[in-house]
Amino acid sequence: MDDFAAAGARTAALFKEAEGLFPGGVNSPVRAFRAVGGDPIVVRAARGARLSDLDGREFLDYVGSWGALILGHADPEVVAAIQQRASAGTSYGMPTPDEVELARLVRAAVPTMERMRFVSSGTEASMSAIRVARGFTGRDKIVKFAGCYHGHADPLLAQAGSGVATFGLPSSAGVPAAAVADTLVAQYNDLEAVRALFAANPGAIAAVIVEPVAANMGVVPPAAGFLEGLRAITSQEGALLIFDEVITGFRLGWGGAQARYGIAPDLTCLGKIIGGGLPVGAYGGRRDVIETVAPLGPVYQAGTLSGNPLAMAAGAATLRRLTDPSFYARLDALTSCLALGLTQAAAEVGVLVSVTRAASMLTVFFTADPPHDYAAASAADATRFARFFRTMLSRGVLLPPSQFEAWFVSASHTEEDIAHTVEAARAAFAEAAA
Ligand code: KE4
Repeated sequence: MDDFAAAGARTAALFKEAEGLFPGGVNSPVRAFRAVGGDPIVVRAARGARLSDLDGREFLDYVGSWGALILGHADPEVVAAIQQRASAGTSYGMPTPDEVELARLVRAAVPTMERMRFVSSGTEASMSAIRVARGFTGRDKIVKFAGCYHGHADPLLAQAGSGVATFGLPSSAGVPAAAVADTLVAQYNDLEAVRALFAANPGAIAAVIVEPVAANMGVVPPAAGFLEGLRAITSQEGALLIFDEVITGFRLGWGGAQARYGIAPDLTCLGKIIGGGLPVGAYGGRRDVIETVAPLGPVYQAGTLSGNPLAMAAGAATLRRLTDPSFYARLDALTSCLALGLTQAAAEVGVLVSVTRAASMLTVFFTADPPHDYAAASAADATRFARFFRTMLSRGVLLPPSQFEAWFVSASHTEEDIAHTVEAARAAFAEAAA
């Protein structure tokens, strides 16, 4: 037997060792496959739209490092940029031309980010944006939306999405009540609820933070007028509007959600794609707001690896490929084809699903109607999704292991990959329906 194919035992042994090192054997909860059952895969390598595990099995990948790899795995230009940069050193803790290059590209795409700062994760970006909003306004309260996820900083772990939703946690143990006492939660797409929170807390709300297209309760687009309403309310009330575009930034198009919907937030958070697969985040926005950050102003935020040259090089190599207008047109067409194929496949076998999509990300909800908020999304049949997930995996298609995540199509996916995925889904829907 081929040594690589015989690696099944090696995978099991390695994951067993991992369980003796990390909680659940993983370094981020959703990777443990707890919501879908079965053992997680252990990845040995990946290229393009495919990754291979220690078992020698190959999977068509719709996780894409949770949205970061819009070009696909091991893109030759991105790998070359990292290798070339690494040969000159990996981190200096000093300014570099690389961070300026990436910031130029980011600001060209997102002009509302008049000033910005790079950090090492989306969590850091959102945590810092909240602190800056509080420092700038002198107010303490923030508004977030149930089912939206902005990373795991204490103030933002109230009714969060992603892994918190996957495991049905109201928030998280270890977060003191005091840490979320100033976090107000509304239902996504409910402007009346936001107005009521401002009426009940006059002059006390520093900011509203929102995923402009929610993707951590599954993909839930904003209702018509929702984002415009948030912009109007926050402007009226002297609060800041923060767009968490860690997922939507450079995913929905070159300018992200704010360009697609024509809304100018006061602050924006980015991550994932701008690092090309290396650890990165960014927050930025109005010059007068960001210039309250040390060393210019009194709001403190810092990071040893902020602006890491390898991440900057990988991000710049990635963004330079996204400037071609045809890039997003092709990705959108592929994803539209996938969404239609999945909808038709489910209908053919009589399974009730709602496929929600925004550009090159989508979610298959096991529910009759497309959810408009977290309450509706969480009513989807997660058990049926788990069965569907396992059948797709057995047919070589890796989906995000949770009903509350987004599938991501990359530039490496082909029309044949989409056709294969739809074929596999036809069988998987039938089995999920059984
Ligand atoms: P990170 O700290 O994980 O880099 O980013 C946090 C974050 C912030 N904002 C949004 C809108 C996000 O989606 C995320 C992280 N996304 C999840 C997946 N939906 C990360 C996956 C994981 O936790 O393993």
